[in-house]
Amino acid sequence: LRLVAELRTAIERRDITLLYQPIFSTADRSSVAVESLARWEHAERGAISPATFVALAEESGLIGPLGLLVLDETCRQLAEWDAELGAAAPQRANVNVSALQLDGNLHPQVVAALARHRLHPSRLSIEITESALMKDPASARAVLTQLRDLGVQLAIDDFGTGYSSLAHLRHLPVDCLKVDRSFVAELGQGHTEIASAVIALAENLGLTTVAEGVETAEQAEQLAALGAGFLQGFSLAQPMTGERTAAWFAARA
Ligand code: G
Ligand code: G
Ligand code: MN
Ligand code: NA
Repeated sequence: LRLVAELRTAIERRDITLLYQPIFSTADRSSVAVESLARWEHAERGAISPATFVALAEESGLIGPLGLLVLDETCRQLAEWDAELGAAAPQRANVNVSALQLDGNLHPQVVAALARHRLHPSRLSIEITESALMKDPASARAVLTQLRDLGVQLAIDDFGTGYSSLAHLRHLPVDCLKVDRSFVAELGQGHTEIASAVIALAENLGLTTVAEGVETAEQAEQLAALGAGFLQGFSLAQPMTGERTAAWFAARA
């Protein structure tokens, strides 16, 4: 209960901070996008994982304020990078959205955040986990359709772990499948079947792919050979503060 109160205060004070991890084109290893990742450095407990505090926020009614904070701060940061870096700024940021945020409030919140920071909708991609989509596919589809019509991109996170029906997938207005890192990890043990199948499925549906959790150069090569469009992982770039991300993009321009 105390941790919930502390989380509420942390959200109010903007003590939840964001790190940004670059996403790379497999073809030329350029990066034009980042994923924003929430962090909470607790005064006594140290770093609390987003897996923990997002779940806590979901249980305690704080997911609304937390989601708003992440959305607004990511947009604010994109606008700041634009001012600082011009054409070298990241073109897009991917924002993670919880299952509980997939309701009628999400579209107006995204519209408002983009307007507040004078950003075009194409600057945002919303990541939703496969399991979140499958909780209530019909209502998820309604929300996704609103966002897609706005011009925001949509990615299914942790794809392959959430038992989604392929029939539903065909009717969801998404742009990208993120190949779960568990399938990237097993490439090293000779298991290319799942990663290969997910990439082929995406290609057949006209979707792009981001392979997550790329930790070795060998995995990057295997994923390139399998046709993954984009790569993300510690071996390519770590999640960084907004300031370091600016320096990182400036140095590569
Ligand atoms: O950054 P890390 O690997 O510790 O993230 C753990 C999990 O928390 C991942 O599944 C990631 O998608 C999720 N996560 C990180 N930031 C956010 C966020 O801002 N909102 C939501 N809903 N999930 C997030
Ligand atoms: O579920 P989601 O894809 O949103 O999770 C993103 C999380 O993955 C981030 O918290 C990030 O810290 C973590 N991550 C990023 N790159 C790697 C990697 O190469 N290996 C592992 N194990 N985790 C990674
Ligand atoms: Mn994600
Ligand atoms: Na993932």
